[in-house]
Amino acid sequence: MKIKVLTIFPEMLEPVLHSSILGRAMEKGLLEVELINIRDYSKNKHRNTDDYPFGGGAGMVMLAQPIVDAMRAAMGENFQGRRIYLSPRGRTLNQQVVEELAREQELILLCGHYEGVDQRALDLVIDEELSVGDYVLTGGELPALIVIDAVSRLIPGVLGSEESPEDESFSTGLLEYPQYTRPRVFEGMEAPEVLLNGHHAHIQRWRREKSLEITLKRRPELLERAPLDKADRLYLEALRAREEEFNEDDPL
Ligand code: 4FV
Repeated sequence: MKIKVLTIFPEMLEPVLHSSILGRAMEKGLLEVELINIRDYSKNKHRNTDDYPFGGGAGMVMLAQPIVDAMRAAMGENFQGRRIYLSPRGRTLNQQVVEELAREQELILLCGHYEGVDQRALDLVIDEELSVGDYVLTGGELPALIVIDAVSRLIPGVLGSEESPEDESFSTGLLEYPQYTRPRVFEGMEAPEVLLNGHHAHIQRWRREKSLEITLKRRPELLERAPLDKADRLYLEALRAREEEFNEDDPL
């Protein structure tokens, strides 16, 4: 997967891209990330990339020209991929969108700053706006790193053989089950016996039931879309019946 990032603060991304799993993926050639400094495409002597907004208002707006020229340079001759502007106005990122992006040959991510970007740059060189959530940040660099991290996890070979993106939260459509590791007893709290007895089918069932339980409790709306089999549905019915019984017994 090749990803290019247009930013005025490449130094914000460098350390993360050369650390841990992403750093190893880059070393192994599984992931290629190129940082492009928008300032290098500014046509004025102060390398300016922003100006005051027409119509007044607080803050500054990023100029169209440096962004458009940087994007065209990043695209090269026959760009095959998706050009994304990170912005609160965009479609909200979730695992399904991440899986969609991971299927692209190449991604070019534009990181905004200040009050945003001149709309003409977006109209000319952006395919889609994406948001990492309904809150406002100081820039698009952290959202870009989130996209890079989430997409890179899905590239075969990036996660070690002992890890797999398949049964993570949201990949199954459910929240992930609780995890335990050594010691067996920690501050008097014992890890669940079923995980220690090594019976694979029982462990799988326990994990699935825990995922259903946590999802029902914290994000019930996910259950409407998650692929559930008959055993899942029976277990959810039992959970709901138990909840109703508890509520009936609860005088408050
Ligand atoms: C954002 C988000 C975000 C808005 C103004 C950068 C900032 C500044 N990007 N998801 N939420 N961007 O807050 O993607 O330009």
